[in-house]
Amino acid sequence: MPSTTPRSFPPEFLFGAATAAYQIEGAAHDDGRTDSIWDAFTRLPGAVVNGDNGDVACDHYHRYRDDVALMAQLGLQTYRFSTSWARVRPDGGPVNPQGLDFYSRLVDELLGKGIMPWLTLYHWDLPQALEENGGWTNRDTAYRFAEFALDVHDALGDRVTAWTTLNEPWCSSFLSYIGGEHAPGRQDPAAGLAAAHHLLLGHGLAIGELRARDENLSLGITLNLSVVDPVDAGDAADRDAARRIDGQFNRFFLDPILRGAYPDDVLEDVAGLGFERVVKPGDLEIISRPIDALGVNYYHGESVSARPAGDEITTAAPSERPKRSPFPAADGVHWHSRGLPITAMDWEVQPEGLTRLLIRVHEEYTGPAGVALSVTENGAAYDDVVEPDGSIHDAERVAFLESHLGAILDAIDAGVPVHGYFYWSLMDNFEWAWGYDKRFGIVRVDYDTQERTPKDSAIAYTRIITGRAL
Ligand code: IFM
Repeated sequence: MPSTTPRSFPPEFLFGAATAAYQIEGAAHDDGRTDSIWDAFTRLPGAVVNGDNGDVACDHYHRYRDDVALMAQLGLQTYRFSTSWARVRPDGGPVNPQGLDFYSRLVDELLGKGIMPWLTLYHWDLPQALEENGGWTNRDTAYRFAEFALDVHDALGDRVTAWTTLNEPWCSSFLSYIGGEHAPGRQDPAAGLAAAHHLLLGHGLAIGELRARDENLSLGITLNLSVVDPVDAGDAADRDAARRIDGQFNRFFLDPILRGAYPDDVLEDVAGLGFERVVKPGDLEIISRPIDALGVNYYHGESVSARPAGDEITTAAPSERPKRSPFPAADGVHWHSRGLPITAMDWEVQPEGLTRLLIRVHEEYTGPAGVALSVTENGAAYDDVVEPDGSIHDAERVAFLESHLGAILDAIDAGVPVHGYFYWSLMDNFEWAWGYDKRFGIVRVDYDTQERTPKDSAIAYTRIITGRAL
């Protein structure tokens, strides 16, 4: 019989929720903001479901006070948001005080309600003007990013202590410059590798600048990591498929940041694409500057094989490219279903993968480096039904939330110091290539009226936060 004894979270464990600028702010051209790559990408025919875009999104730019009040009502201790580079430095040019002022008012509102701001500098919305200059394939963009980080610090450094440089650089490089499924929609393996390196270089440069400014900040990065299993662990080809996918999702990012080198086997996988010419002497020393915090975003694991499967899992994005990963070394890798329940994204629900991932990251990377580990995103899209009385009984999302928080407690029991959890997302929002079709929020957004309605999952989360137990 399952235990009925509540499982408590450690006293210092932080409960939060996450969003990102382009996905919720709207006000795409208010107060001096100019196009980001997502504004330009969403204008391309067929790039995004229904031709949706972030022009209005959740109109958070105008409704942030009410949204923060809602966060307080839900009991959130911390809120993870990102800053729009195109708002702070329109066209990548001079600083726009009005853009910075929005984040300053948001931070004041959060602090006024006792909610800790957790700031991410870059969540995929590069100014389009910089893309036209090569975007992340241009090494100079890394230096521009460090300048942008200092601008934001100038405005918020007196009140924000938790600073994350990048969100999920796998997406803003491989998915965006190789897969073409995200902005800027390029499809060039060499460009994707260069973008990944320059994102990491920008991370390291920003860490150095911010650290020099204030040694009391908590500085880190958020990576989308996965747990990768061969379908047949006895089959060498399946094991190699798992190695390659683990290499590109996990080790390509973890190793340079926390060990100061790209993994040799991944470098061999991408030999011939000119990557060695992109990495300049001294870059890895910059990229591996000490960080204080690592954010792990976890949604599902990967079950891979060298053999095709009848129940093959292909891409989760509405693209015609039937691939789960655009990475060059993923060619010939097949994703098999484990027969687990799936979300509206066709992602398998695999909470035990989160436990294994946290244990591995702690043992191999963050533990030895003394880096604090948090789950900075985890969540699920479902096709919510609004009842006649307006309520949303999203039982699957409640189960998802509880099982993944349970997986974190399992990791804590196994000796992993996990510092916090941010549900993705606070509210339904613009889900990139899927537009508004996929709803991840614990709060429903009616896009016609902008009305916010907490779903049953929000009520469940509040109960967990209040009791600090599952
Ligand atoms: O919506 C995204 C978020 O922007 C980054 N991580 C994954 C989420 C769900 O796809």
